Amino acid sequence: MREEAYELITEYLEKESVDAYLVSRTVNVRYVSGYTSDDAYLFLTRNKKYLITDPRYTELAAAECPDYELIDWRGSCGSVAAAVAFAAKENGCRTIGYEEDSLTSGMFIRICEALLDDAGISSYSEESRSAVTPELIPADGLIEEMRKHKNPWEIKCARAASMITVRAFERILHDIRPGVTEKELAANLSRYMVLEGADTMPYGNILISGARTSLLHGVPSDKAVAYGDFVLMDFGCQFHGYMSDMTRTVVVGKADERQREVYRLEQQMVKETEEFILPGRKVKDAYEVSTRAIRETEYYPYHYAGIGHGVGLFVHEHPFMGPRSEEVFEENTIMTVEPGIYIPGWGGVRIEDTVLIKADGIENLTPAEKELIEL
Ligand SMILES: [Mn+2]
Repeated sequence: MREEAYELITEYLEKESVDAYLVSRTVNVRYVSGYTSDDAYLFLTRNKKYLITDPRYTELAAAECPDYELIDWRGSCGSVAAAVAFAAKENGCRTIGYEEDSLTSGMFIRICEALLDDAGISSYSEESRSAVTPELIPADGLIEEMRKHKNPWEIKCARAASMITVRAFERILHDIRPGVTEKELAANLSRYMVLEGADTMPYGNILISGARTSLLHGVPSDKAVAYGDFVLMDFGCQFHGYMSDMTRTVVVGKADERQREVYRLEQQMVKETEEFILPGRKVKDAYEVSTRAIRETEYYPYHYAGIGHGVGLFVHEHPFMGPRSEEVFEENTIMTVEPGIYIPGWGGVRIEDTVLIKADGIENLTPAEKELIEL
């Protein structure tokens, strides 16, 4: 995968006559180089690969990326920007592709200044920018395009991450009872995932209860769970960096009529969407299918149009599933399916699976119970 990713970048360099590509997005650095930590950049030319980081990470980077030339910017150049300028100069680069949606404007300006410095110009301005050698060329999305399709190893990791999530769900069910707070449950859930084998990188899990469950991305609070509450858990972990993402909504005690009705409609929305997914079908049509169950009901105004997303090294990645998508489903992509019903002041229900798209439909990577659970 890493070899292929580098090859595809060099193909881009050839095709667009660009001399180097600067990778700044953390997950892309990982995808291309295998480096598993933070605060690193890759500078790639057709025949050289640099990894720029600082002494907190140089030992790890040297072990994980033996085929990269390491630049400890703190020890040598004084800044990341100067390290980029150094690598550019060493390779006589006149054009550098970069990820414009990830590189901060501050870093962009500092890199321009460092390049100007090398060209003997003292400060950055729009006029001086044209004199910059080399020129920075926006080229976002190259690596995202590759990341969309998962190879067998990536699928294995995603499957493992998902199964860890499922096991943690089965454990947390024993802890849910009146009086326990959302924060306590959220902490336990994270702990169970790590104990079940997840990487320990933090991940913002959602665990909310009662009327708060209408908050699509609510943050766990000190609220104690009460009898009759929905408890909505949207959570996931990483395994070798690959993420899982799953949501289940349960009821504490006996569900009332309305809770049953909304839950049943939600179940149907998820089922119909999952049954629709096939390579070649339009993603936006899946959105239409997802709303079928509620179209003629009072709940239609309470659905949310974003009903899924790609998941891999990052939790929300291409393709996104919703009415404005121009994409079609593709084999070997991993996506979430998560239509939901959210009624302000009352509560919400979301069921979310992570699914692998195969030639003949989906494989559900998160096969946890989807019937209404009353605890
Ligand atoms: Mn999700």
